[in-house]
Amino acid sequence: MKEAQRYLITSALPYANGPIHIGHLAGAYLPADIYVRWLRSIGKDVIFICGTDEHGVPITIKAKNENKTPQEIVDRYYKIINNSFAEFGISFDIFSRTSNKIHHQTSSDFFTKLNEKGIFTEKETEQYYDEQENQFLADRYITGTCPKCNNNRAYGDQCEKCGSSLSPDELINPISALSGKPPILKKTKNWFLPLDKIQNEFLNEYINSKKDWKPNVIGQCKSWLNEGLQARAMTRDLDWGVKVPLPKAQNKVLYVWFDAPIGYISATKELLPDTWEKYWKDPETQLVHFIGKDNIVFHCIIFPAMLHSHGDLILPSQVPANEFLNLEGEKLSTSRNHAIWLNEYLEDFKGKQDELRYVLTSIAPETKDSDFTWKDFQARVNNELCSIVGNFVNRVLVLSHKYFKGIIVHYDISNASDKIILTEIKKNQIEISKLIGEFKFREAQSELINIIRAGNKYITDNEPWHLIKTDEKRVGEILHTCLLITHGFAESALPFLPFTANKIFDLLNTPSKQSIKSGTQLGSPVLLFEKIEDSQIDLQIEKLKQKSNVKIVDVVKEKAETNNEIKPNISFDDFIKNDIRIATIIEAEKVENTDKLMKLKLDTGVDIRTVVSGISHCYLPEEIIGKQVCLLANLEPRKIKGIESKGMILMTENNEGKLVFVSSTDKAMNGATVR
Ligand code: B3M
Ligand code: ZN
Repeated sequence: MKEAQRYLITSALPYANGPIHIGHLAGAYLPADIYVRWLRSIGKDVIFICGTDEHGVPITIKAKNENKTPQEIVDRYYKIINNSFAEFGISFDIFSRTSNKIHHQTSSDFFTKLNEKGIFTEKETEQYYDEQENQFLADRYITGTCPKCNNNRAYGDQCEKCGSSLSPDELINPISALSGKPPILKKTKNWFLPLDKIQNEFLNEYINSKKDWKPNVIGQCKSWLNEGLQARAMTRDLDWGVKVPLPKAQNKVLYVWFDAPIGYISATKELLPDTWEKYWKDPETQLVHFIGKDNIVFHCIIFPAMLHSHGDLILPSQVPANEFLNLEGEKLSTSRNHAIWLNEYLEDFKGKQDELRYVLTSIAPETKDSDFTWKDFQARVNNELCSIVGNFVNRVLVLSHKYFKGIIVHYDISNASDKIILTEIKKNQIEISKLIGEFKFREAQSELINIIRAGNKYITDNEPWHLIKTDEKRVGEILHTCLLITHGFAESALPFLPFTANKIFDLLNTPSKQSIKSGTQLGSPVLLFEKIEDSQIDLQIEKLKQKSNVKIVDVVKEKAETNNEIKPNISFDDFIKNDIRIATIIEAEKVENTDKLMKLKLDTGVDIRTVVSGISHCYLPEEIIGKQVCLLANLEPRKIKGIESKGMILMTENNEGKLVFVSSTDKAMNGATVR
C-alpha cells in the first residue's frame, strides 16, 4: 500500500448480541488500534471508525428467546461493548450504531442509487414461509435433518454438528423455529446483486491488482473467484433492519451484510458531517479494514462490488485480516462459554489492560491460528514485562534518585558507547515503524522489547553502582543515557502499550515528542508491572473449566482382563509401528441415531482430538469423562457417520462381556508411549 497523507481505518462492526472476548480483540480491534495510534504519532490525517452491527437474524432470535425486543437487546450490548473497548484503550474516533437514523438513511440512499443505476436483478424465488406466523423464514429460523450427517437439529444455513454449510432446501423434514410446524414454500421477490457479472467486469482485476495483500486474504478471495461468484440477494423478508426504500417491497429489509459495511460510511458522516466526503471520495485516502478471517469475502468481494457499482466512492486499499485465536487449545465458543470476556478479565485483573494487550499482540494470529493459554500469559507478563521492561525502568529511576535526588543531570552526549547505544535504539525505532506499516505487529512488538534488552545490557556493562565511587560525573551521563532509552521506548510503545507509555512519560516528567531536559525532577520509582502469581492462573484455569463444557477430571483406575488367541509372531520393529499413547477423555457424547457410537474428545498430551468409539451401549458419557485410556494414535483417520475419527481407543471385555477400557493401573502422563 502506498504511503499517503490521509487514512480511513475501520474495525469490523461487532454484532450487538453478546459481549467482546479476547478473540475479537486480538483479531480486529487491537491491531487496528496499534496501526491508528502509530499513524497519529507520525502526523498522518487518520480517522478510526467502528460501531455495533445491530441488525441480522441472530439478534432477533436472541430477543425472542429472552422475550425482549431486538432494540432492547442491542441497547444492552452496545453499552457493554462500547465500555470494554474504551477500557482497553481502543481509540476509535467514533463508535456508532447501525440502528442510528443516519445509518438507515445512508444505507437506504445507497440502495436507491444502485437501484436507479439498474444494478440489481429482481428475481422471484421460492422461500420457506410459516403460515401460522405469517412470515417468511430466515435460514436460521428453519431447522431440520442434515443431509450429510443426519443431525436432526441442523439450521437452514449450517449444520453445527458436521460443520457443512447448507441452504434451507437441503434440510430433510424442515421445521419452522417460530411455530414448530413444517413451513410451506412461497414465492417472493428479492433484489440481487449480480456478483457473477461484477466479477468479470471488475472483481477479477481488482483482486489481481492487490499484490501486497496478505497471502491468507488473497488465497480466500481467489478461491471464491475461482469457484465463480453467484448473484446474492440484498433484500430479505424480515421486519428487523433497514427498510427497503421501495413501495413494492413492504415487509422487506436490506440484507444485513448490505447495510453493515455501509455503517462505516454512516459513522464517518456522523463524526464529520461537513468533511466526510474527503475520506470516502478522494482517491488519495487509503481505506483499510481490520477484520477476522470469517469476514474476508464481505470486505474483499461484496463490499468492493457495492462500492464499485455505486461509483463515487473509493475502494479498500488493504484488508489485513487475521486468522483465529484459540483458547487453551480449543476454539473460542460463545455458546459453550469457552471464552475470556473482556469485562470479566478486568474484574480479575484490574488495571492490567496493557498486560493483555501485550500478550495478545505477542501471539497475534497474523498468519495462522494461534493459542492463548493462561500459563503462557503468566510467563510473558512475568518474564518479559516485569523482568525486562519493569525492571529496567525501575532500576534507572532508583539509581537516579539514589545518586542525584531524582534530577536529570546535564549532558551533551559525547561518549562513544553512549552514541552507539542511542544510534542502535534509533534503528530499533525505525524498524518498529517499518514493521507496523507492513501490519507485522507481532514482530514490531518484539523489536520494541529489544530496546529495553539493549538498555539492560548497557547499564550492566557500565556498572554505575561501582563507578559512583570514583566518577560521579560519568554516572550522571550513564543515567541520562538510560533515561533517553526509557523515553525512546515509551515513544515506540505508545501504540502497543498506551497506558504504560503514558505512565513512563509521567515518571520522566517529559511528555511524548519532547526531549529530556536537564534539571527535570523525576517521579518516584514504581513497578510498572506486577508478577502474576501461580494461584491467580490456577484460579482462571479452574474458572474456565467450570464455566465451559470442557471437563478435565482426575483419573480412575481400571483393571484389564485379556481373553485372546495368540496370533503369529511379529518382530519388535513391527510392534513399534503402533503409536500407542496414554490419553484422557475430556468430552463424551452419544452419536445420535446410532446404537453404539460415542464421540469422544481426547487430550493426548500432544493434541486434542476426536475419536469415535463403539462403546455407548456400555457407558454413559458422564461416566467416562476424566478416564485415562490407551489410544492407537497413528491409525489412519476415517469418517464415521460424518465425524472424522483420529485413532482408536483400546478396549477389552470383562467376564460379563462388557467392554472395558485398557488403561494404566497407575496414573500415567497423557502422551506417554505404551510399549
Ligand atoms: N457483524 C460479523 C462479525 O461480527 C459482522 C461484521 C460486520 S463488519 C461490516 O463477525
Ligand atoms: Zn451435519
